[in-house]
Formats: sequence, C-alpha cells, structure tokens
Amino acid sequence: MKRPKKRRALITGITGFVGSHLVDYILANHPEVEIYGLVRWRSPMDNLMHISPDRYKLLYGDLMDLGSLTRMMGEVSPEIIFHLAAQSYVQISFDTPIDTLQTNVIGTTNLLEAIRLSKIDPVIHICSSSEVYGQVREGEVPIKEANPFRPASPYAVSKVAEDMIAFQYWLSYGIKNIRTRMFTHTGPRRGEVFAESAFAKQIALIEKGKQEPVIWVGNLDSVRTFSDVRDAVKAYWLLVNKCSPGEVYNIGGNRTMKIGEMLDLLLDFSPIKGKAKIKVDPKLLRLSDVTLQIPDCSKFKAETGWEAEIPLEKTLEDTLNYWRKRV
Ligand code: A2R
Repeated sequence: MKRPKKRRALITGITGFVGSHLVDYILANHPEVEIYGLVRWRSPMDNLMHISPDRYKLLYGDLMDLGSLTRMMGEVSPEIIFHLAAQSYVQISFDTPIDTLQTNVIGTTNLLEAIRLSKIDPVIHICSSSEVYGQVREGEVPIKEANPFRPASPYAVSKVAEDMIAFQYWLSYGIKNIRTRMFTHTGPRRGEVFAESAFAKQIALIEKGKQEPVIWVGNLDSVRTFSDVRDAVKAYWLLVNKCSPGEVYNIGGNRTMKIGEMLDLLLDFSPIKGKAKIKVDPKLLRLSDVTLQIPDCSKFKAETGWEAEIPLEKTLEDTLNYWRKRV
C-alpha cells in the first residue's frame, strides 16, 4: 500500500524564540510533518539544543540572499512556510533602522520572490506585528484589524511594509499568504533584551548574588496584553490550517496590564520581592513609545476556535526558572 506523503513545513527563524517553540509544538502534535529550517552559518543553536537533530533538517541560507532562498524552495518544495525570521527587537531598530528594514522588508520580499520564481504553491504565514498599530488612541481599543497604522519605531515601519508586500503578492500573483499581528507573547527562551526576560534574568542574577539588588527597567506604564509563546505557536499552526489566504488576524492573550504590574507578578515568584530596588535606565526608554496594546481577536477566534490557555503566572514562573538555570 502506498504511504501518504508527509507534509513539509519550512520555518524561517527556526533558531529564534518563536521558531524553536513552533518546532516543539509540531513535533509534539503533528509528528507526521517534516520540519525544515532556514539557518545562517553562525546562527546560535541554543534554542534547539533540547531537540534531537534528526527530528528536523536545517538548510543554510540568508534572507538577504535570494539565490539561497530560491535553491531552498527547489530542494524542499514546502507545503507550509512559517516566516518568522526578522530583526525582532523594537529598541535596537532605533540604532539600526537600515538593517531592520533590510531584514524585515527586503528579506521578506526576497522570500516571496523565491516562492514566486520557484512556481511552488505553499501557504505562508507572514509574521507582522501589533507594533504596526503604534500609537493607538484611547477610543480605538480594543484594536481591530482595520485600525489605522501609526508606527512608532523603524521596527514597526518595517512590519507595516512586510505586511503590505505580502498582501500585494497575494493580490498580484496569488501567493497564498496569511498575515498575523501578534500582540506581546513571551516565555522561556525569549531574547534577554525584552522586558519580561530582562526582568527575569536580573531577578535570577540578584537571587544568586551576581547583581546588586537593583532591577533596571524602562517604561513601566506601557500597557500590554500578554500571552504565552506556546499558545502563540498553536495559533500559528491553526492559522495555516484553517484560515484563508489574503486575510490578516490580530492574535493576543487575555491578560492586559502595565509592564510594572507584570514585574510585580514576576517578583511574586522570588524571595527578593520587597528587597530589591527598581530603577529606570533611560537607555531602556523608547524615543516614541506605544502604550495601549489591547487587541480585539474576535476574527481569529471565530475562525479557528483558538483561545489563550496558559495563565500568565505560569508563563512568568517558567521564564524565571529558565533564567535561573542560565545565570
Ligand atoms: O540571527 P540568527 O542567525 O540566529 O537567526 C534569526 C533569524 N534571522 C535571519 N534568518 C535568515 N536571514 C536573516 N537575514 C536573518 N535575520 C534574522 O530570525 C533568528 O532565528 C530569527 C529571529 O529570532 P528572534 O529574534 O528570537 O525573534 P522571535 O521573537 O522568534 O520573533 C519571531 C517573529 C519575528 O517576525 C518578529 O518580528 C515577530 O515574531 O514578533
């Protein structure tokens, strides 16, 4: 009897925070899928170390190198592509706006061109961002997909362009992509520059006496809606299997609070609570901040049945435990 062909999924950004959790999710829930990942030759492999290397296949390339992407499409001919690779850090985009635009806009265009030129017909997840909405006004929350874009960083501008070029490739060439604008998602393995990880790392260092008892913070008054990265990758899987090309979806969690309240929750898991000082580091303040990131995810939930399930307390405790093992 002929065996059914395995589905092939290509993940760009497989070595990153979200990409590595997506590998965990697919292996645990859809072991019939063959996983391929785009890596650069110097990509740190730490986030994949816990997974046996025979469970996925890595291919060398770079978003800036169209030839490498075109070759990859020919080699893998994926049915699904999760495009997660990016310059993902808002704050650094003020220092490196050109690199941010090149990676996120030109890099995404290279990927779309490679797909178009290879004449393959995958479903592509395009990872835009809630940052596209930028400086949202009070009367506009919760934010719907039709909200105006007021991007407040080079990163946000790059994600507006990534979002729009993908939409144009659908309109003009029928390249089947679906865009997400994910709100804050966090958990173990998130880059240490992001607030939750930065706080957790400092708490772990202070617990071990490796940092003076001061937690350095940015703007504690920004409002964010938090979700767990493990809920986020489940949403991405449902997206490519249930949603329609050309569409765009807000996705986010249910817990909305100020960054300062999140820090307070995180400290609940540590004996240093009440003993460490909290000080603002001006370098961590954005030149123009976004402060009202509250999503309306009803469109995505209605089409997929997705709900954020992991409580923020678990997310934060797991993140702190992750850093306790690493510092
Ligand atoms: O820097 P590397 O070699 O470790 O790879 C990163 C990859 N990446 C690239 N891959 C190929 N060509 C490039 N020119 C290139 N530049 C960056 O993107 C890494 O594997 C990934 C970024 O990982 P993280 O910084 O941990 O991002 P995260 O949080 O996983 O974000 C996933 C998506 C992105 O589109 C964000 O903008 C969005 O979620 O929030």
